[in-house]
Amino acid sequence: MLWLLVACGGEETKVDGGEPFIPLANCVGTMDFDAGPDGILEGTYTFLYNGRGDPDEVTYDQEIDGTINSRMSYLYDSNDLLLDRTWDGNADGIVDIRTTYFYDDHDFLIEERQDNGDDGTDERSTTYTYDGAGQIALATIWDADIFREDGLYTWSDGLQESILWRNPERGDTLVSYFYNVDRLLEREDTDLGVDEVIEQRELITWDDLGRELQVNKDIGADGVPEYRSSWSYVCEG
Ligand SMILES: [Ca+2]
Ligand SMILES: [Ca+2]
Ligand SMILES: [Ca+2]
Ligand SMILES: [Ca+2]
Repeated sequence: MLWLLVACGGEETKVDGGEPFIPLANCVGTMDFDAGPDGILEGTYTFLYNGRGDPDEVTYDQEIDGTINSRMSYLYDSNDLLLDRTWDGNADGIVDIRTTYFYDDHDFLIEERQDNGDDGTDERSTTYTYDGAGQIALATIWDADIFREDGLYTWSDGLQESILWRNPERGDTLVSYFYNVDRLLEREDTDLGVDEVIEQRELITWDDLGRELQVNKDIGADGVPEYRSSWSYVCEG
């Protein structure tokens, strides 16, 4: 699901003259999505980032005709913690999926609950536990329709190295993360079955300001991408 690729906001990565530089602060990001890729776009996503570099809203225009097909909206508390994310799948003003986020006393995310239909009954939840360094050690997903799944996280030098997803019905999946010299994610490999045969590879490039430029998703990891997302940005100030 494409939303999962782009849900994360900016982080403070550079200090310039004492002021923290936030790559996506007050930016509008446009992401062109091309399946094939054949140069014919399958849609455009528009991201509105707030002053903290986090998304306030993401809209999707499938036909690129200026009419919004779906909308994701984000709500934060006064400490900039994400409280609530809503997805309106056909842009009719009615929420179709609501995801609510819960934190402990130290502002660590401990649970997210997904309510399909926004009817007060959750269909999916993910709980997180942390190691002594404050890094996620375990994610447990419970899904009403499909499965219960555990994700075992490993870290290296403060960067997420891998997640081993253990699913009693579908088997294990290992997702491995690789970073460039700026500690930005440049490759993500998904190995279904953990047999060292990679079923999906994502390659990510970044601009000089630490903003995503392009994501190529390669099904089969054969060097030929099937999906390409290309970014451009317009920022205030
Ligand atoms: Ca295409
Ligand atoms: Ca529901
Ligand atoms: Ca495999
Ligand atoms: Ca391929």
